[in-house]
Amino acid sequence: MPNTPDWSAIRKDFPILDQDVHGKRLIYFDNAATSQKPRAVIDALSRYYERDNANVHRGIHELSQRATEGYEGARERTAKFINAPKSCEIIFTRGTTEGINLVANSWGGANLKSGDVILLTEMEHHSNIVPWQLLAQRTGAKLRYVSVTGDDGLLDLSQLDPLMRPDVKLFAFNQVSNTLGTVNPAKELCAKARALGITTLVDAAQSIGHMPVDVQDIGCDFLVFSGHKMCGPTGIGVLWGREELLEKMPPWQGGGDMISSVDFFESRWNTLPHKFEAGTPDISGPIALHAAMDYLDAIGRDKIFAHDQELAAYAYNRLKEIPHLRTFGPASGRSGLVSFVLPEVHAHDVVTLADHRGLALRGGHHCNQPLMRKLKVNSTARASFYFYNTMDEIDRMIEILAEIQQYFSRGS
Ligand code: 7TS
Repeated sequence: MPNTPDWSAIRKDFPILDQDVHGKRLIYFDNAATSQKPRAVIDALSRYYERDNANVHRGIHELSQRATEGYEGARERTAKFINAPKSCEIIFTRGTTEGINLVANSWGGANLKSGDVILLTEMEHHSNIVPWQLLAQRTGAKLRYVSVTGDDGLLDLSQLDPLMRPDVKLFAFNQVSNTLGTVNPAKELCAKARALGITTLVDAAQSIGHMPVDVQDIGCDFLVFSGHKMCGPTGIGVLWGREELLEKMPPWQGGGDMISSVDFFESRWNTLPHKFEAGTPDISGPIALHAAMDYLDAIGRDKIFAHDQELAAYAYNRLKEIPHLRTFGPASGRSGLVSFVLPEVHAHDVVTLADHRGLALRGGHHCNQPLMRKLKVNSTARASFYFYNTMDEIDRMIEILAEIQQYFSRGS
């Protein structure tokens, strides 16, 4: 590939990776849970607290102006990052989960009534299921699901037309599954929904730091993501919504900053985006997220995606060398993660023994309990990659898994 990034030089930007765990070189394969942070992001956080810290939108003094410029500058940067038409459509949240809860409470409360249907998929994270269940309980709306085909982890698109009946008001789905590694055809799904007047929400938690994400190209109505999975800090996330929808939505939380005037018995709301940002926000979070966006774009998100896919395809093929190991998700075109089950070994045992060898995997239901039931497993082990991971680390994982399998087969 022309202009291939120097991945081993890039890896050196992540100080945390240069350490031993349990006396072994750390291999960090838990990036779907949270990514590591490059020096540029860590520096942006400490620079803010060392030089500029003050509250935003309320001070005339120099530090408050700097903090406000940093905070609002991050909003403009975020709009560019996802190609949002306007920066007032960017609402800062605590993360993906809070973004979905905001839409469920505000848009959902105002637009759904008894008998309406919220369409989800069987591969959603709990954070894209439970807020809709709560909304359904409050409004009498119902949930409906697009099936997953099986271990190959694709959405059964043949069901879409029959499922998108006129009672469907919202279709919410992830762009990339955190357990299966499936990349869903977000643009195609949104086009179908849009043609039927169905509002769409895209959960971009697993895609945002791994591929170019363009809300206008996808054609969704809402898109949510978390900063911490894309080299940013924890505690900051983004909800993007179309201006005309956000304008009509009532506030979700009340407090300072979200009002234009307050009287003892009634108040008027501030303009977008402030209507949805009650109270003192996380200020350092957006500023560090800005640094993360600059960092990712300097590498190139298309290059990150290609590299992720290479790592995942290599890992998937090497995992297949282990006898009887069961993998989940598509054989090709997957994003940078692989879930698997070693026969007769509980995922938590795999993860614990891997940890003793310096390898950080994740084991469990990955906040996908309904999907686990569908796949008839309690849990899986998951290796999730990012651009700083290497093929050598994957080779070492395969050696470790072979050792673990041998350890358990000796005992039986
Ligand atoms: N949606 C998807 C697809 C996710 O993978 C996650 C987190 C969330 C939503 C929630 O994000 P949050 O930042 O608000 O918590 N996924 C995972 C995971 O796979 N392991 O740990 C967290």
